[in-house]
Amino acid sequence: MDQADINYFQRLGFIQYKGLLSSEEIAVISDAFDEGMRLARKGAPPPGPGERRQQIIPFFDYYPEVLYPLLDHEKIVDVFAGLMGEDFILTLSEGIIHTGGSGWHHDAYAPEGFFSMRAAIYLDPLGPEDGCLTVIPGSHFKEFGEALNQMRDELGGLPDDMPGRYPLCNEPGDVLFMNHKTYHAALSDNYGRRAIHINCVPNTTPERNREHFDWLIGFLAGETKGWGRFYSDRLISTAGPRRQRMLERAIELGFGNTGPITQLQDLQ
Ligand SMILES: O=C(O)CCC(=O)C(=O)O
Repeated sequence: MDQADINYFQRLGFIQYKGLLSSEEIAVISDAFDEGMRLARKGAPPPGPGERRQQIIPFFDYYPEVLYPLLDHEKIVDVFAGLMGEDFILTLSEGIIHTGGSGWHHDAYAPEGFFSMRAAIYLDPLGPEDGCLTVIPGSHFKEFGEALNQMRDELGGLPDDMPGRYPLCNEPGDVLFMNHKTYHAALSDNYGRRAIHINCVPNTTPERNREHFDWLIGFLAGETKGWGRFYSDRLISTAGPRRQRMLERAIELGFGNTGPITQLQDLQ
């Protein structure tokens, strides 16, 4: 990633890399995704159209051999590091089988000058009719985001045909990096979209910025409360130096390796 890409992300709130993963890599990841999600269902059938989506967090422990290496993949980690610095913090991985679309929303909302983000890997070809992710570029900026929040509250939701929406057509292998503040939606009831999310946040300290640090602590606490322990013993013990760096700050701050653990996480 070069400075032009960093500028693009900072100005628009997202950047999509076409073909970042090869078709061979995606074929293996796709099989691992299906198997991991099947294991996580513990014998239950996948949700049907219109039923609640299957969302597993943290997900990568359900197929570590294939999914952990995504956290070590140079092309993915280089982008995270380019946007947040080498000392960024991994929070949670997600596996999702969508059963329909998603309305317009943003995710975690850090204070001005700070942010959190995701990499999203959609495993299927998706155009606008199939519910490819659609973003509102620039909506991560405070005044624009606040205006959209106001509109959402007044109307009880933003209309599907929001002016300025930008559909991100997906081919397997594309990877989308998105600021959590950026408004996004999937505007189709298409069933069965498969997605992997990797969520991260930059590091900071009280000396650097007290407001950002307090938000970071609240964010890590909230994610732990909501989803449990971020990192299994296996995720930690198999980490090379670069992955270790992605884990160590959350652990140092009292998160990451604390909290209730999901049943499969620590199977070796
Ligand atoms: O439907 C999608 O692909 C987006 C899902 C999403 O944004 C979320 O889970 O926060």
